[in-house]
Amino acid sequence: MGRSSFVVVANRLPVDQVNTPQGRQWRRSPGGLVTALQPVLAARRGTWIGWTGAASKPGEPPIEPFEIEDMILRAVPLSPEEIELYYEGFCNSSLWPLYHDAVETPVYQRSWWEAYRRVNERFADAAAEEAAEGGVVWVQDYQLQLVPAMLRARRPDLRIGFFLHIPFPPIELFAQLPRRTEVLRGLLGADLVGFQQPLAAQNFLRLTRHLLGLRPRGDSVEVDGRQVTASAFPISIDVAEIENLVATPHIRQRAAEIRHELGDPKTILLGVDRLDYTKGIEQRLTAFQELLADGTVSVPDAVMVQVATPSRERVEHYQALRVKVEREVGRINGDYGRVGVPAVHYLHQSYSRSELAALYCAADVMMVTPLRDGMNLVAKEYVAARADLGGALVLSEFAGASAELRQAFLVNPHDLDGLKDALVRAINVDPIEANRRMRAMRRHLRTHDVRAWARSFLTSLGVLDTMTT
Ligand code: GDG
Repeated sequence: MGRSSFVVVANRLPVDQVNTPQGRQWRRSPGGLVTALQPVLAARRGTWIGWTGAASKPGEPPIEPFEIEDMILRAVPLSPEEIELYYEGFCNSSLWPLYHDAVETPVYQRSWWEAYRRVNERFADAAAEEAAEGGVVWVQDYQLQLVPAMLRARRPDLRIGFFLHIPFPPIELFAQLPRRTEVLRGLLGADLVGFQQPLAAQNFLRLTRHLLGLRPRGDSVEVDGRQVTASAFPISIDVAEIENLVATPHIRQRAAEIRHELGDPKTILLGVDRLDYTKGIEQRLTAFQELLADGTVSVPDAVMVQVATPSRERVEHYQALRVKVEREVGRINGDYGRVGVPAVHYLHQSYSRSELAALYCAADVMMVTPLRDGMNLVAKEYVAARADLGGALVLSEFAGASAELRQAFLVNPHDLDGLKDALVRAINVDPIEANRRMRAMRRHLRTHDVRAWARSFLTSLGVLDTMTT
């Protein structure tokens, strides 16, 4: 029997590999999830099981479990073929688009499913080995939906939670998924299935009736004599970390420098996203282009900055998106830029947390326009960064965050005129009105940070009283 009374299972370990002259070392990666779970893991010598992000090589010795910030990390190896079939294939070419309203057409290939099942088995085996008798295992996200049932079959003594970070689709869409009942049964292995939104939990419960003939009642459903509960736990961010960061003179100075480097425009419009087709980057570029074309805004008074962090670069949909976005940026700059003053500053790069914080502080209008998004942490980070109560958030109704950040300028990103109108209102908002909106959103975030999220999930799982957070 394993050693840990609390085990987290996620596709990725919360570390990045850094190569130093002393050899390979691990550094904790930034991220809300690890911030929330580190204290829970550290208090109980908990284990985090996940993939390192690098392909394993044939004949390579396995990576021994190692410790970082009082968490034990256990690596699950993935071969180059598994990365292609499981991660790039089933996870990011089938499930990701399907769960995001099929905004790109999902692709299904039978060989991908086999790899998905095999990799999920490997994660379940690792969790079964690591978890102590009667322990708690918390499985994360769409890559590992089969793990709860696989783990329950191996270890019926465990308390198992699952949290889905992305949306969960309605019946009509989920019904497309080949192997849909296996996926549903996989999730039903958990005692508690958590979602970002109440609607997602309802979709899930309805599906258990529709596909499996079960009888959900309220927020739970009985399966094999066990109760499985499904409800919403909207995730959040480490508000204190961002507030501390923006309180440093260095960040404030860097924000002023950024404005200067951009030519001291009146209005800086900012987007920060992984370069992903769910994020609505194209829609916001089109809206900005039309505002320039009809003379509502002009360069150099207004400039747009788009950070598009490289993501899933070997997946076809992502390669096509990059081409489209870069063509559009080039077109806008060609038509409206001036020597030394492009209309759109496009940055296909990854930045440090502090540079992102400085960008948030510099941005007059933050554009978060996904076509569908489980939550969207960037919107919350922007609000947390604006301790000065300045700035305006334009936020898509299709981001989970819109259920909480009601004082944002809410938009339907498919409605181009509506989007343009929201941008104009945000650009011209009266500062007192902007402050009022920002203050209300900040008040909400203060009491709904990522630690509160973890506490709320673990309380519902019925295990928090036995844990320290
Ligand atoms: C999934 C769901 C849900 C971005 N660029 C850089 C960078 N980032 C950071 C942001 C933010 C995070 O990445 C992105 O989080 P999002 O929530 O916006 O989006 P996904 O990656 O799609 O996340 C989403 C989330 O899971 C959590 O449940 O909200 O709906 O899709 O924290 O700041 N960080 C750094 N450099 C960058 O260039 N350091």
